[in-house]
Amino acid sequence: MKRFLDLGLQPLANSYIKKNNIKLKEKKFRLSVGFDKKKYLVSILKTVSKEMMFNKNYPYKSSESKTMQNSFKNLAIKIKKKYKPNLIVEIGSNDGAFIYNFKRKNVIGVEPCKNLAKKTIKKHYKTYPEYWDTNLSKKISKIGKADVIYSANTLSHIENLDEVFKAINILLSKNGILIIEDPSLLQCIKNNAYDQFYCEHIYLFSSISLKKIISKYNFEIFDIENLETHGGSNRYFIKRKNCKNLKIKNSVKKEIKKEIQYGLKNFSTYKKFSNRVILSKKKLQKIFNKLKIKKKKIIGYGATAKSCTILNYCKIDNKFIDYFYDTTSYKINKYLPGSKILIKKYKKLNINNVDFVYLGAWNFKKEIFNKEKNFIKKGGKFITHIPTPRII
Ligand code: DWN
Repeated sequence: MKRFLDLGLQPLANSYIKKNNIKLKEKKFRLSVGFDKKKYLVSILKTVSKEMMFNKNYPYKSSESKTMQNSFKNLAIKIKKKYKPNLIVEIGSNDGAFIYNFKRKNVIGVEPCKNLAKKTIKKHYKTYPEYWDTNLSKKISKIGKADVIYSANTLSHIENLDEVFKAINILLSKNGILIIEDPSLLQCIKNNAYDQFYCEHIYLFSSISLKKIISKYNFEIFDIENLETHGGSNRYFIKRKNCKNLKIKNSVKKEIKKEIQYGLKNFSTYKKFSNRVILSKKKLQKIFNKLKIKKKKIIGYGATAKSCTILNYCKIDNKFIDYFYDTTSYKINKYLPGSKILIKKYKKLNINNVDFVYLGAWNFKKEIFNKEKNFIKKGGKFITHIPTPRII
């Protein structure tokens, strides 16, 4: 694993601080990112234990965005129509945004964050509040094999990929389909979205890396969909190599070709990306400094885990951003890790109170711009770092 990017000392991205604890020293770890030439795999170099990140205080809820709800709903319709599964298992079912699209008898959730698992259990959706591993998959197998296993924005968060795919191998039926969805490395590099790197995102998959990883377990990708969610994700449809009734689609070849042509097999591509990240930091700092000199009022929108990387790496704190708006009840009245910026309950943006809005949730730009039409019409401006720092 060869390092190409150093994002400095970072706190845990989702560890929002309570007012009473604001003076306490935060745990920090060095966030650096490397490339494994053999597996073509990009990952962070120092990991944090899963228990520290995914526990009963996990704040993120997929249902907070209409975009994600719609994306899950559309996929569920497709799965029901195409694969007619008797049993679907979701690894990382979060607050149920995906599993609620199925009948209770057809779906099982796996969610180690107990506060989230509680929500789906309360609605009588069978949910295992446990980490995904072979023990759990053997336990679920006793109920029945899964015709579809789905996992969105979760497998990239689990360090031991060998255990992940061994467990999937146990539970997936003979002709079963595995669907994995995660941010695309290609889109991340193209968009200079270096905030996709933080403690929870242990890996950023490409199709060339995933192909290698799953081959060991006799799996192969047979279709890839490019999604707009989370700033550009890939949805990989995977089958057992010996399952002959599903043909490998052209989309797989096309994606692999795109990635190779862009240079995702070469270390030099990542080194260039790293140089762009340094420039991006300088540009963003310049924008904030200029606006502060002019005494502009800046707030943030969407206190994302991604923001943690940007704010701490670029040293943008509560001297620059007055507060963040967020819709997630758990985050309200807490402070962003490291930068210690207060998070307030979301209110529609008002041009009389705010001059500039830093887009923490840039991946929901469309949804947010649609919500804040009036603010924009009246001359309200946003600051973004994607793909390059600018005011829009
Ligand atoms: O992989 C992960 C992704 C899926 O979710 C996790 N490791 C952690 C989390 O990352 P994130 O916090 O960067 O995700 P989002 O989905 O970009 O977070 C959006 C945040 O913005 C949420 O806190 C909700 C908030 N929000 C808002 O306040 N108003 C979102 C929208 C769309 C809005 O209109």
